[in-house]
Amino acid sequence: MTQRTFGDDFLWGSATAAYQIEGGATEGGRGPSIWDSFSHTPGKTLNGDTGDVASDHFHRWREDVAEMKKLGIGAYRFSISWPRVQPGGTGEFNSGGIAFYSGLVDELIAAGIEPVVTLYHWDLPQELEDAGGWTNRDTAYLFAEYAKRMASELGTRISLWTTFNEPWCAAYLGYASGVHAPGRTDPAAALVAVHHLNLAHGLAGRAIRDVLGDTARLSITLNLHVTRPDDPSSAADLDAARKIDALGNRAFLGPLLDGAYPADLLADTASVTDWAFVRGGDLDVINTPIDVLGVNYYSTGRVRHFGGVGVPAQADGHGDSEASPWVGADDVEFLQQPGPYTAMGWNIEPAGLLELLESLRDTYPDQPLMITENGAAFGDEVTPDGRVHDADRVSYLHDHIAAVHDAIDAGVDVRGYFVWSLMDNFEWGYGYDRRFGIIRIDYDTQERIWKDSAYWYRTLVATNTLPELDAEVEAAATR
Ligand code: IFM
Repeated sequence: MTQRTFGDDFLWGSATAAYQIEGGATEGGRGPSIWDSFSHTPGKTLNGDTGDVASDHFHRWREDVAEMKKLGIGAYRFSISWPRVQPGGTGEFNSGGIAFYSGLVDELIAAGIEPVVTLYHWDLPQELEDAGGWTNRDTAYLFAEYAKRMASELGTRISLWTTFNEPWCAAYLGYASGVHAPGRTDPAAALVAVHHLNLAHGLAGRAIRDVLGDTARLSITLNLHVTRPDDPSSAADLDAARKIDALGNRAFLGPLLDGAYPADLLADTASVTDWAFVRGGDLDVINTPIDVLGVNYYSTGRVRHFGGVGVPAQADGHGDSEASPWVGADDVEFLQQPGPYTAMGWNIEPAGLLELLESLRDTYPDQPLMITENGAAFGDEVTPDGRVHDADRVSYLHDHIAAVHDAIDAGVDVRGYFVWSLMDNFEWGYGYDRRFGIIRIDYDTQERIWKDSAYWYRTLVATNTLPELDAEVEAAATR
């Protein structure tokens, strides 16, 4: 079997997000976010779980950096909680909150780990939501002010500035299907949010470059959808897949990388909105060049044209809602993909990652890419030997990283890979029930326990070569 070795400058990392791991929700001057309000609303999360304590990273961050150092990773992708550094999202900044992230960044650098920052991973200050949230254009300008301040505080210590994580989720799950904070179910609002998130990205990117100059490296992370027609010979099914591609992918890639919203997206959603909220000059701002496009990948989708009566089956992968996240696509039905599946019910298909990367190469050949999230939730258990033998996760990671290597062989410019996630954490609407970490969190004691996948990842990082699955892992993975 050929060995899969990566280039010397390929970056191996792991990723987390503030609300999912920090806890300390009312400590150190942090203000409330929309996820505090949402998770504290009865019925919104599984078992009523909240991020109040989470993985207690707010208190254990030094210990967590030490774990990363033992893993040997070259980079750590984390997000800054906007309400921790600016409690109301406007006006006064909180020096304690800024000091927390500054300390984390110093600790990472001292451990030889590059800090990769995400400025927004869904925890909008609640005060801003009260003023309209992402449907209010002002939020985009306030976000740029916050970005500017973080650029001057953290400066050149940050190796990559990511404005947003998965604006698709923030807009469509937050404002259309309502399974994420702020829990609104208003299709038109979701499209306004799409645009204001895009605008905020461009404004923030320019603000960061104003402070740090052109050497500041910019990115945004998208959860791009690989969606195939059920019957590739059916024009109606092909059109269904096109619609999902427009809403899920090109609503972001278009303005970000081409400087325009796709004409078919505007036509598909014409009954929902006239897009009059897009103002002159916005697209130029959004089209500010980025150094790296972050790609999050987990699974694939399959759709067909829905001509029936009632509501078609919809997929958002993040919870059930009467309202669809797929605005203006009432004639599109999602079909169950063949397994195997992860504990999220997402199908496991590494070939989809290769397909996605190759299609990005074909459309944007000069755009460097980074896998900023990839990983899987499984029903992990601690066995009597005190270990977590997560063969299914090792297998998942192996096969997806192999796909990344295949993509590089096929000429795709992939610069790095970040496993989701460093540790078990608050999985949004699913609370603590779904575990994505390569390090297990015992939520009673907050003990960190390395799963087999962490040991396996450490070997990968140390050798820069994909370790093959051993027989035991292989057998378990096929069960
Ligand atoms: O946990 C999330 C993360 O916050 C964003 N990307 C997908 C992950 C798994 O659902």
